[in-house]
Amino acid sequence: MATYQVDTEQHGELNCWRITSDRAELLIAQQGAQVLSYQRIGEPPLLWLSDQAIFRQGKSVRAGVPVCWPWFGNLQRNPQSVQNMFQGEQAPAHGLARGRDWQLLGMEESGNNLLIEFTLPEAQGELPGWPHDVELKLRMELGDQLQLTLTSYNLGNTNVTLSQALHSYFAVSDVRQVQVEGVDGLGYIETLADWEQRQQQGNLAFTGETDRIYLNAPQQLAIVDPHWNRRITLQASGSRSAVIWNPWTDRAQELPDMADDGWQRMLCIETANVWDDVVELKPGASHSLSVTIGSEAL
Ligand code: TA6
Repeated sequence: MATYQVDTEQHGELNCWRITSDRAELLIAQQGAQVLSYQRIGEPPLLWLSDQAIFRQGKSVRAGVPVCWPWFGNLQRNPQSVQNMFQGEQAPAHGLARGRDWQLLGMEESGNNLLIEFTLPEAQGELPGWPHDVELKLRMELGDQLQLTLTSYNLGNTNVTLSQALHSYFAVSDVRQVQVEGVDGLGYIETLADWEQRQQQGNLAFTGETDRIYLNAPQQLAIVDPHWNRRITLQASGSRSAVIWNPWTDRAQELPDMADDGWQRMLCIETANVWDDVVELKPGASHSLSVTIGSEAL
């Protein structure tokens, strides 16, 4: 029977919890209900935490799993129905949830697993420029794997349309040596070439800056990492789109919270609802977006 030790820690300006068991270690920030790192004992980390991460209020940490909500990326690139939800002036990239304090609802052991639940109370009508009434919860289940489930429940009396992502930063030995399985044959939007639509041939390998939205993505994707003799597995639900991002050399140099060579050790695969896969919630409706992160030896 696994037992979990929970310690509170301060990282810069952020309140965090470190959870340790004989199987894994998880670090979570209250801001954004953001998983900052996840490591299974005896393995390299599964989720990447930037060496130069900045732990500041209002700023998402370059690490783990930022929650992008109620829109993904640049709001102007979203369908009009998502743009119409926002009535503010400046729309921050990746929405409003990742830089705000969430509330911890509870942690409890269930069998061998630990369940952790957060909510963002401001999503019920108090987000700046976003006057809608949604109960937003992030549930984490830590066991042999880590499962994250983001649930949006429309409590208001008008439709709500949103895009979102669990913007996971995976740790890899060297991004130039890994491949993503599960994308062969998929259509994708190449955001670096004027958002042109293209088709993937074979596994995805990395030879330069990459920022793509894969459409009709399967529920299972994997990162094969021969140097670390490991396959990272992602099992999604409630999602038909996946964003794959690596900034490579020049973009990494522009990011103040990433070492110049930090791009070599990370790879984002973001379990998402974007592009033609946005979520429309009628009054009283809910949607759950989930990813389960695990690994296996090659
Ligand atoms: O998901 C890919 C992406 O939207 C990229 O375009 C890149 O900018 C990245 O997310 C990180 O965004 P951030 O706002 O966290 O720097």
